[in-house]
Amino acid sequence: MNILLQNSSGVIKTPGYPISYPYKLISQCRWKLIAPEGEMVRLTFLSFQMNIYDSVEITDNVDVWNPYFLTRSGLLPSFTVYSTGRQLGINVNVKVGNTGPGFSAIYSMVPAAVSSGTCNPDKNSTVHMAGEGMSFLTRDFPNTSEMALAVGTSQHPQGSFIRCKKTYAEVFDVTNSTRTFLGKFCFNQDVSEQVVYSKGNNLLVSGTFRQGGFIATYESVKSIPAQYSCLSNCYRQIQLNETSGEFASFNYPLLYPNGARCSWELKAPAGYLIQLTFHSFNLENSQDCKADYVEVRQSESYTWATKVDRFCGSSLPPVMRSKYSKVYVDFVSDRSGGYPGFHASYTVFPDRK
Ligand SMILES: [Ca+2]
Repeated sequence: MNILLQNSSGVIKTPGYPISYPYKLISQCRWKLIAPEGEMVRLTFLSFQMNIYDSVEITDNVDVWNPYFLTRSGLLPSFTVYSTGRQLGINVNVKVGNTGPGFSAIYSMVPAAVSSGTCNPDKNSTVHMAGEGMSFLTRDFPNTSEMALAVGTSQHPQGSFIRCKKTYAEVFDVTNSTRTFLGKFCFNQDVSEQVVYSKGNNLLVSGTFRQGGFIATYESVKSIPAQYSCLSNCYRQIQLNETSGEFASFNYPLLYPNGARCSWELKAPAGYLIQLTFHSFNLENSQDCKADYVEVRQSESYTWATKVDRFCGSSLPPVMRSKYSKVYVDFVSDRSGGYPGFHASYTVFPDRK
């Protein structure tokens, strides 16, 4: 069943969302989004709760469904993809018996980003990109590419490598012709999205791709998250072992995505305890804080947490002084409604008992 979408914007939901998707129906669904001349497709998954064995496959050519541009499974925080051209197709590959709440997404047709120049490794050439955002990839990705250089610059970019194969790319911030190295990204990570933020309004991606390559998306954003905010879905805890520090929710002070989870372990040196202070707090409010929340536990270990305080809404939680040397903070968001989140700091103080 092909669902052709050519309106300037709209909503896409899996059948049965948010209860569960029926196998027979969803395996037949193919959404084809086609932008008019001079425009491209922006697709934002607001909620993504698929079974881990089922995958959502996205192609940038609705006439050729393989190879896929991107595949995603499981529970993920909200994310955005752009087309590389005028098309974006969505197909769900499901195994019998599996189900999940599904996904809900919004799409819109946006002015095409400007892209000029052709990568030519021998001439050390650069592809320039400017506009609200676009996806770009090394030639022939995910097939092995013989191209040796893919370079992009754009304005106000937030870039994310969404799929990589046998490769790494170096990313630089470029301000007044000065390059600042921001890091090496990709390696061989196909699953976790790696996001990099520019300091100014130009980002340069450079690498040699004799084997493998990558697909990445950049998006122009008005401001960037604080360095101390949680920047990716953390399935392991962020360890904070200094005598003081600060931390904040996913993407703070920008709105946190749906389906996000960040966990921190604050650990004081022997003979010290922890004082935790929230400086700003604005989460979705709900009865018993069942939607989005921050949980604070204090104990010698996570599983033996003796006291659990749960907070949501916009009231600032009180300053807390722990009775133990460790404090655990969890931040969780549900599948709808974005808010700025929280910013907190901690400091240690001597245990005088
Ligand atoms: Ca929420």
